[in-house]
Amino acid sequence: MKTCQILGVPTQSGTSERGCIMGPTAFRIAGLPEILQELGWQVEDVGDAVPAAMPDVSHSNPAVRNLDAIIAWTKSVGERAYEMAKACDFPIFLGGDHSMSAGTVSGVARHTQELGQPQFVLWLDAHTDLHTLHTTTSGNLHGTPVAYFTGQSGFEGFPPPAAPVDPRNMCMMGIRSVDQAEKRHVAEIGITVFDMRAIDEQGIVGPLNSFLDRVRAANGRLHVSLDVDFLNPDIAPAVGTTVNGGATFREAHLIMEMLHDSGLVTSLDLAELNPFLDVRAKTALLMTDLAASLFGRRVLKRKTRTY
Ligand code: HAR
Ligand code: MN
Ligand code: MN
Ligand code: MN
Repeated sequence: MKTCQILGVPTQSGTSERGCIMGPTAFRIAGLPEILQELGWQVEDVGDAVPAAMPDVSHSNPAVRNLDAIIAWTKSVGERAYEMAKACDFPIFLGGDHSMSAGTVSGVARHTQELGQPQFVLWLDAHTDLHTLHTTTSGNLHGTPVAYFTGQSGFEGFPPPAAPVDPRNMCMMGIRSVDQAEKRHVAEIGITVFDMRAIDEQGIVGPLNSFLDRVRAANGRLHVSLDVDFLNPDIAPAVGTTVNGGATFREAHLIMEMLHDSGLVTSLDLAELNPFLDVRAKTALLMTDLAASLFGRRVLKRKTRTY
């Protein structure tokens, strides 16, 4: 039986809105571990990560918030993620704000490097999260994990990622809110971006398959990072940074179903769930159902892929 470990990462220091600390609990109450068991996985909930000791740090950019806490979380989550990737077939990380992914992605990528395979990342988000400590103007460090784990400079005080992800092995979908500094950066470093206009024009299937074909051809391992704000706010209100014009219910499920069928996904973040902002748990339940689709839940049995 395929094994999966689940780690809660209750970060909220990366945002200015409180509540993401309750994210892991909401996913557990929504029944995520039991659902994955029913889908045939051997599931072990390994509890919640705790931050390492907080370093005494400051930064030249006065906007930066909670730098000490984010460094402490990145250290401990990076270690936990690396150990989980070694210990099981599929680590799942329940956030927590998206600063969690500085640790989760750098940790799993370290294991992937040891296996001699390339690490790929699919980033499902309204935002590119590509700021550095120097370019952020909000100071909210959930806007920075992609720059960190792809090894960009500008992360003084952080442990350097052991195996930086090649930006050319990254694909972003759902993007619709990008700051000026991020726009320059994303073009420079070669991330493939399917923004919402590209999805409007081309749909999900073509763009996603073109990326999955690349992962397969390179014998890569694929980490998926799903931010709640990838989804349209009417179906997923429980996030501090809603942006109109997001993915629909079916677009999101189709991505998850195609990812399952590809057999390429080896780790997952469920990020930015803020249960304090939810409406009768609908966002927690939708994110849980999306994870179920990624782990093989189907409307009907299918023998072959039909796209
Ligand atoms: N780019 C904006 C900033 O840096 C918003 C970042 C919001 N990030 C998240 N995660 N919610 O994607 O402040
Ligand atoms: Mn492994
Ligand atoms: Mn994000
Ligand atoms: Mn976002």
